Amino acid sequence: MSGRVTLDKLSELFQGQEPQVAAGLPKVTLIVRECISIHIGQAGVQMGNACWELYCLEHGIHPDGQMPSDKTIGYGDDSFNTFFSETGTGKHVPRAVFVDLEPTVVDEVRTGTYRHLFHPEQLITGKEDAANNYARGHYTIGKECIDLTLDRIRKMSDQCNGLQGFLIFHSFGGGTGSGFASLLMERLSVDYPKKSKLTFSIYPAPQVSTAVVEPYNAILYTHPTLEHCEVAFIVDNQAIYEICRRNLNIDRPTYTNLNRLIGQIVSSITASLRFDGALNVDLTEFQTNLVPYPRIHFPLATYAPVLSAEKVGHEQVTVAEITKACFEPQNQMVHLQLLHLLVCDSVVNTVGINYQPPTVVPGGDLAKVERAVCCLCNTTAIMDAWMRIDHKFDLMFAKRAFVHWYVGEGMEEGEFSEAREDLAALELDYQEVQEDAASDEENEEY
Ligand SMILES: Nc1nc2c(ncn2[C@@H]2O[C@H](COP(=O)(O)OP(=O)(O)OP(=O)(O)O)[C@@H](O)[C@H]2O)c(=O)[nH]1
Ligand SMILES: [Mg+2]
Repeated sequence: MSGRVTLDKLSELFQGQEPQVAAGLPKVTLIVRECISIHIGQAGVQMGNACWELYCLEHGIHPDGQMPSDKTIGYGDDSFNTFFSETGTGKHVPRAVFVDLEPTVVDEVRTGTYRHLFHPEQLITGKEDAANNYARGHYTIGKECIDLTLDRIRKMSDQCNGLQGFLIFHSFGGGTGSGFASLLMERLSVDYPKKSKLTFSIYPAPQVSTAVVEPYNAILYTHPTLEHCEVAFIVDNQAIYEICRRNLNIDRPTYTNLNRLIGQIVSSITASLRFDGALNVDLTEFQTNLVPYPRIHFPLATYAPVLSAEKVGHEQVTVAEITKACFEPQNQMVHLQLLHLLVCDSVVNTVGINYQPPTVVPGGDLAKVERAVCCLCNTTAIMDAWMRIDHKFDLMFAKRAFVHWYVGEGMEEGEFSEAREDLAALELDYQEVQEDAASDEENEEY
């Protein structure tokens, strides 16, 4: 019973589509701008576990979906309905789909603490994974799961009043995370042409990488999805790993450590979609403010403070301190070397302000703090991440190493070259933007 009401929607309602409103009953509209989260492959699903655990804690939703604070209808902030649907029995169910081509990772959700939170139909698995092979995820194995996945998403979107779009979680490097994710995004663009798609994409890191072919998968994924994705938040496992080590004193961070930190960042990015606030942003506003040109859609997220429970009493967490920390490279979610490029960038001038203080997972690594800042900035420095992965691709592709695995699953070598050329073009796009920005700055001086 809330969300933001758009004028268009309001007039639609008064045209008699919503009987109570038309009849003049004192009912607040039912317009909710829903978001559907789609968690794909191991990384996508495990990030999903961390995010939904945190969302539940933030909104006071128990692992069985019950929400004691939601008993007084018509009062308080109901914005969480963008992310949760409510059943007749008062259970709050995540508007989310978990999908993996093999069952073991999702089985942990099926048997874990939050098993009752989800409807079994939201958890989709096949029998055999994509074995780190984009071609298996996109063509052979992925094909068997795609229609079922789209059916389940359709069911969920049918329950929405005003679906805003999709948040897609996946890794660049996995066969499912790359191949199946790009297949699904292409199909979503056909079925929901007007809905935005934002992704949280794990960028492979040597410290935690599982396969040598990840640069292939990353680039094969990025080429077809460049036009099917409005905003992509790259989460570099190396950057997250280093923050966990440095700020949280974890010697060898595990996926659980990484995902909890990622969850915190995703939570702060999505907070304005889930809570009422002074300066709220919705999905289209992210796009409008962060994406100057369609292909330049990889903003960099920086988050502060990341403090371990032991350290917290001793450090400053004033607004000034955490804002300053957002401009320090070590707090960025992507490890970038071309830091000098940052000078040429304009920092997003629209901010979201939310009064909800951060929640932390009990027993987790992070200290509870009163406030946190997440800075989203579309910087040409992100080009460094593309250059690194392009280079790794080139080293392998020059010798056609591992290409036969892809050809064996029905792909043509030409798809590799085509994808790589598109990435070269992306590098040039970024260079152009950077040169423009630099010359604008020069002109301003005179
Ligand atoms: N941050 C984070 N990264 C992960 C996690 N699980 C896997 N990764 C990273 O994701 C990449 C591997 O992809 P996965 O997501 O495991 O693969 P998948 O999508 O299940 O695809 P296949 O198993 O090949 O079918 C590597 O770069 C891993 O380091 C996780 O829980 N958190
Ligand atoms: Mg897997």
